[in-house]
Amino acid sequence: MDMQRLGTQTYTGLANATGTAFTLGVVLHDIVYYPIEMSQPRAIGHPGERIRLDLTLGIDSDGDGIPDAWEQSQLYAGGIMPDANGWNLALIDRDDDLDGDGVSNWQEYIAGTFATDPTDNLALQVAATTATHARLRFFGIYNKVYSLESSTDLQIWTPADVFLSNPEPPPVDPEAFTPPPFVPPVAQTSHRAVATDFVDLYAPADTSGRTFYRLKVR
Ligand SMILES: [Ca+2]
Ligand SMILES: [Ca+2]
Ligand SMILES: [Ca+2]
Repeated sequence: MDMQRLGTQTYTGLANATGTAFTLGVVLHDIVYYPIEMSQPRAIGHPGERIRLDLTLGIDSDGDGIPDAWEQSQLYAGGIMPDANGWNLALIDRDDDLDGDGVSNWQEYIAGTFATDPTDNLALQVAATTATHARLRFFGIYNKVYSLESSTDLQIWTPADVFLSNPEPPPVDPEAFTPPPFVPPVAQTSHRAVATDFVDLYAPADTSGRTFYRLKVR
């Protein structure tokens, strides 16, 4: 992107000249997002120069990493409408917790939950336990990627495999004529939500004591 050498066969003609303004599209989970806004001037730097670009998915007036469009949508969802001066985006700062549910506005933005609904946030529930696993439940947001960590002492956390169905073979029924062969689910290090709906995942449990879990989202 740093130079446009006319008349050469060894340099792509798609390269932009120094000082040229440009826009970026970003492919995220197979979805292309436009426009991508940058806090720095949008111009190609000098040849060989490296610059850091902090990107957001739209205008970010206060530069806190959260696009104005999301902040506005959250205020709207919470019934906070613009006045004569427009939207009061100062109401929804990154590190504040507008709905008081203990989850910051920034964390709600990342998790895809409503920052003006205290009943909506990322929460993990142990729905059931089996001999060697726990069935965990949470409300997943479409295309968000979830991963799990477990701990036995709340001090040391390690990544935990997750399964979309129970990895334990069902009990054998001696009355059954020919039980179907059990095909164990594949262990996954993360799960991408295929819908905005409840997600049930199985994770290994420490059979000798308590197991704690925490859910990460990106
Ligand atoms: Ca912002
Ligand atoms: Ca909150
Ligand atoms: Ca919330």
